[in-house]
Amino acid sequence: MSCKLVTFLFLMCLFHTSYTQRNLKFFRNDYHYINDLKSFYKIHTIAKTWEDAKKTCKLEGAFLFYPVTEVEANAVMDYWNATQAFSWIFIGISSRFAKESFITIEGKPIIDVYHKWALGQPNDAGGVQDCVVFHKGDGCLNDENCNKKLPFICKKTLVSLEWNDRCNIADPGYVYTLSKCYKIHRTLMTWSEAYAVCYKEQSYLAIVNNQAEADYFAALMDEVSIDNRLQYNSTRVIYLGFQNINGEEWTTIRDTPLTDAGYNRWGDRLLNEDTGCGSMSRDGTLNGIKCNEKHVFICERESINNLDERLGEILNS
Ligand SMILES: [Ca+2]
Repeated sequence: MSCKLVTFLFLMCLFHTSYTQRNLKFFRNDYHYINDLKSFYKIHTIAKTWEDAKKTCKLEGAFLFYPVTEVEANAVMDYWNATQAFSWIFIGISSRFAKESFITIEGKPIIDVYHKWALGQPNDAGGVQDCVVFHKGDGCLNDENCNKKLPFICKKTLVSLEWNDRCNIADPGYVYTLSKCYKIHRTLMTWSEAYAVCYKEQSYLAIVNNQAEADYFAALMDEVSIDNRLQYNSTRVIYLGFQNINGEEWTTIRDTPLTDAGYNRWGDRLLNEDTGCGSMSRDGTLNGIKCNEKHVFICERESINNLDERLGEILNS
């Protein structure tokens, strides 16, 4: 391919991502767009409690699906039938604030949306059924125990899609700097939870590769501690994407020995036992800390790879 053509396609790609993202109808590569509904859907096959299902969708930048209309109920059932064997899913409707007061996750009364109950439902069997499930056979609803684990669907409407041009992601929280994109998460989490949050954002727990990056992370930590004074101890370190959980060797989450990652400035807490999760202090030193401590953390993504993928999609469309 000639250099000029590559440049042209690159510029075209930038144009597309900047101005016509909604026309491209792209949210994330794990979501399926249904044109008639002007929305994106992802079927989650790993069963979760209602609350965890709701959280998972939120972390993906979406919300726990419930059918608004019969048309949507039928179209989603068609997609579900074509791809999955299971018959029941949790939907984003519950009576968790008061018995019989069924509302959507945004607080709308169920009467304003699709509400085709199965015969004799809701019955609050055993007094513990506050979450609503949807059956793909007849499209009927039933009330169920919220702690039961079921598959679920996340939904994102096209109209709510906001594209972050610089980071090529539908998440305004990512900031482009030092040729990469970063997002600091202010909710305190364990190392494993932090890892999972970044994964759900199609990013990864940040890895420090040079001094400039370490300085930037320290600056981000300063910002967090200002609006989080009460949790000072939890914000004076951030979790990073390196670990030594097996007590063998410190490696990044991409399996590179930390000594080869480009930044390896250790603090003095390195050799404690039971401290296999990677962190950085505000002075830029790295430490191994206990994995179940809760801290703020940074997710990182390479915007250029993403751009290549998008370029591929445009060429193929
Ligand atoms: Ca029931």
